[in-house]
Amino acid sequence: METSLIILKPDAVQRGLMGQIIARFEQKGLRFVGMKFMMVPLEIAEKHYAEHKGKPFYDGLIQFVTSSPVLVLAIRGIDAVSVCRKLIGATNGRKAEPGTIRGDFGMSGGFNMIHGSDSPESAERELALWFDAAELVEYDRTIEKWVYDPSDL
Ligand code: DAT
Ligand code: MG
Repeated sequence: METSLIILKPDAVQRGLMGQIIARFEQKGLRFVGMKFMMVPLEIAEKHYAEHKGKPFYDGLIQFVTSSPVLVLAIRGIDAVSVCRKLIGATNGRKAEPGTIRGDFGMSGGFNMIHGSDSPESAERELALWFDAAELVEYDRTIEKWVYDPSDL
C-alpha cells in the first residue's frame, strides 16, 4: 500500500467542488487516512513547493495557495501515488484529458484545483510536512476485500 498527499486548493474550495472531487477518490476504491481543512502557513507552502522556487510562477503560486483555505488529504491504496496522479490529470486544465479531475473541472494552469504527490518519495516528504503521524488514522476497511483481487496483494 502507498499513501499519497492530496491538496484541494483554494479554487476547489471556493468553487464548491470539494465533494465532487472527494467522490472520485472514494469511487475509485481508495481509502482516506487523513483529512484536514486549514489555511496554509507560508512556511509550509514554501517547503511544499521548494522545487519550484525561482520559476516565473512561484510567487503567484505561493500567494494563491495561502490566500484561502485548502483541504489536505492522505489517500491510501495499492499504487495510490500513480493512481491519484492519473485521476488528477495534466497540470493545465485546458490540456488535461476529459475524465480527469483537472480535465473535467478546470480551465487554468495555475488555478488547477488539486495537488497530488508525483512519486512515492515526494509522498513521504509531503506527508511528513502536512501531517503529524498521529493524524494519520489506521483502521480496517472491510470493503477492500471487494476492491482488490487477492492476487493483487
Ligand atoms: P503538478 O501540480 O501537476 O505536479 P507542477 O509540480 O509542475 O505541476 O507545478 C506545481 C504547481 O505550480 C501546479 O499545480 C500549478 C503551478 N504551475 C506549474 N506550472 C505553471 C505555469 N506554467 N503557470 C502557472 N502555474 C504553474
Ligand atoms: Mg508537482
